[in-house]
Amino acid sequence: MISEVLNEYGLNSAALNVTPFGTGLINHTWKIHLNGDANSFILQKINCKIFRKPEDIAHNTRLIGEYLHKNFPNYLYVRPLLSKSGADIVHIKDKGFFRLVPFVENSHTIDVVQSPGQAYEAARQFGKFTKLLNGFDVSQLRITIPDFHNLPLRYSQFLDAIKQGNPSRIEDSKEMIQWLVEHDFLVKRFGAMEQSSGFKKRVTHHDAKISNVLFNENNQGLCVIDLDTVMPGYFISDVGDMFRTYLSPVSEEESDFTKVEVRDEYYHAICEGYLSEMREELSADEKSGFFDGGCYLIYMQALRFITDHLQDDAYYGAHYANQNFVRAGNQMILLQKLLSKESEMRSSH
Ligand code: GN1
Ligand code: MG
Repeated sequence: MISEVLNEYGLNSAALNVTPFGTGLINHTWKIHLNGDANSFILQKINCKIFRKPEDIAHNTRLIGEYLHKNFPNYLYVRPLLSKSGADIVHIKDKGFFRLVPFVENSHTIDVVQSPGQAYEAARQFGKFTKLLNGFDVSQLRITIPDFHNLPLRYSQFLDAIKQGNPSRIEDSKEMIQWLVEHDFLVKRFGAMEQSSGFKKRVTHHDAKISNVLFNENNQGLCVIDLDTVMPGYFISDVGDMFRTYLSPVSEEESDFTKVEVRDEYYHAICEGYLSEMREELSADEKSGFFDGGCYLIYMQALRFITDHLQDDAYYGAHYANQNFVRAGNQMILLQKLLSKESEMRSSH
């Protein structure tokens, strides 16, 4: 399969080294090294069950690439390579859609944030990406996943799942379901934000995990990568997802919830890193929305995981029986810990 794809790019696949790469839940990723060639590549198979129109991803990355190249030629934008026929993604019959990007030499990604400095750098890169694209007309972007960060919709999908999902799983999840229902004020608050004129739709990455930032050898952020979910959105999507994934020393996979924590210094590093690029761009309403953004994104992820658990893991899949239940519980604890620091965090910026 891989050699068929490489052939579309005119690459000789006779002597290649292929290694699985990264930890994403949705797409498959490999690092490709051609023997005798100094360059490496990242190959991704796009999950078409989730990205229904892969050509929309190609459309977005091409437009953004052209805009950045024209206006900010020094920005490192990792643009997908063009195939022999000039396409940004290739379709192999019965196999799916693929894209190839150059591997940026002397760069690396990080799977787990290990210092506030890394959190600052990553937040700065997500802020910079949105800032550089401030003059880009967001309405030109195609919606690669409709309603992706639409909290009211995620909540109504959760309400459907607690009625129509797997009955024994619903029964076993009663306490968590109740807690999530009791916190539906977050949905209302999110709705109010959407109605307010103080929040602007910007070019937003929508998957601000640390592994989507390239770092150089001195651990400085270079740029953001993995642009499948770049769409018009609110800045809190990225800031909130950073809180969700950097605040705790353990990830959403951790089943020992006593290890889930909110580390203040990471919270501040995210705010400062993001604001170092976006301070002049954000409205006063947006600036006061950081804490809420963290709550929305963690809550939404808990809803998405428990919804998937109740629907027999149809979206995320599971490597063991209760994996999405554990993930949801982990996110619920993280949200509880963040909410317990509300006044302290709100007054800090
Ligand atoms: C998915 O595939 P990955 O890990 O980059 C998901 C994100 C979730 C994340 C949770 C397209 O991202 O929204 O936050 O899992 N992406 C999609 O780990 O659903
Ligand atoms: Mg991703």
